[in-house]
Amino acid sequence: MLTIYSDAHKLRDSRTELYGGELVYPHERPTRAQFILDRILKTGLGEVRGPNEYGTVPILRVHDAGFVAFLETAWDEWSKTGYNGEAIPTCWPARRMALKIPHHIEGKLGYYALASETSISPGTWEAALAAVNVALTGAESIEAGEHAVFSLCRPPGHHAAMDMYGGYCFLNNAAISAQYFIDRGAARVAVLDVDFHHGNGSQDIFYQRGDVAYLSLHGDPLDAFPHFLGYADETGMGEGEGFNFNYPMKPGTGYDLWGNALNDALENIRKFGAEVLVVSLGVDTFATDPISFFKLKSDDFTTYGAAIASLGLPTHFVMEGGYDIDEIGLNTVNVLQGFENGG
Ligand code: 5XA
Ligand code: ZN
Repeated sequence: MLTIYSDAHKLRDSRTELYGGELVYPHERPTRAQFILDRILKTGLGEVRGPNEYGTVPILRVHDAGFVAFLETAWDEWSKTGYNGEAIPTCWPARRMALKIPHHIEGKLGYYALASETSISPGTWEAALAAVNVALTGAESIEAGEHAVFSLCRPPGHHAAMDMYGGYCFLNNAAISAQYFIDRGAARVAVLDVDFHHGNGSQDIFYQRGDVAYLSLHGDPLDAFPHFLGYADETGMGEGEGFNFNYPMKPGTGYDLWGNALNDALENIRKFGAEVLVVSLGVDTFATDPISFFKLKSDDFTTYGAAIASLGLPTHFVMEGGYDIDEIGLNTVNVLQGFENGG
């Protein structure tokens, strides 16, 4: 399987994540992508190719222009304030407050952030832009005839909404890829999100659309981030009614239940009549992931890669989360090999 990868992900190396009331070195760190790449090379999964450049036009198909401009300049604005640390939002437009975009960077951070764990640091914008280029190159390769491609995106994207960042995400690589397929003539695209966390950003972007279905298997938001979206009764709205499928699952969920949910999601993708599949591939469902609570084992990743292949669709795997770094390469490549051997 072809992999798209850029070293530019290393520019995203923030020093801080607000976690459990402490500022810690982030779970979402450069070694994640390094270990996945190492495993791809070690197993001989296939060619590894660098990305092309696409500019901001495809990004603006799913993200708000003001939000994109904010991300581009946030670090410069923050560093000019004279603060010593990284840019962390400290206040939000909470209930019954004004939804205005303030002039001061502190206010802008609160307006555009959906969570406070994700510090903005030097190089964040450049890395996020490079991750989009990786995803778009993957999508273009599928357009050009590849049956399946892995875009090794970092930072991840599925929490990034039209005008919000957080959950380690800035630009929604998978959503931009899905929109790219639509813009190139696909009538129906499915986004299957197998990351442990609900992809609130992807759901939000496509919630009212009938051309992109979103299906997510995730930790119940009653117990897991992002807490405020991802419930089973969120089924889409307007033209999107019936095309949003959430499968929230409880702490301790193993492959027996998770695999049943996947089979249901795959059946819904068949019924939807998707022409192309985008997989938001997070491996933080792994039993020893430090921030998650599912119990999948390394072999389960191979099994579900093969199950996804049974759809017979051109498939674009886009990297999302996964924080047991010692096993991230094995688990990620297991999905891709399972897909190749099962297809
Ligand atoms: O898929 N999303 C993640 O892995 C990040 C979750 C961040 C929780 N604070
Ligand atoms: Zn995740």
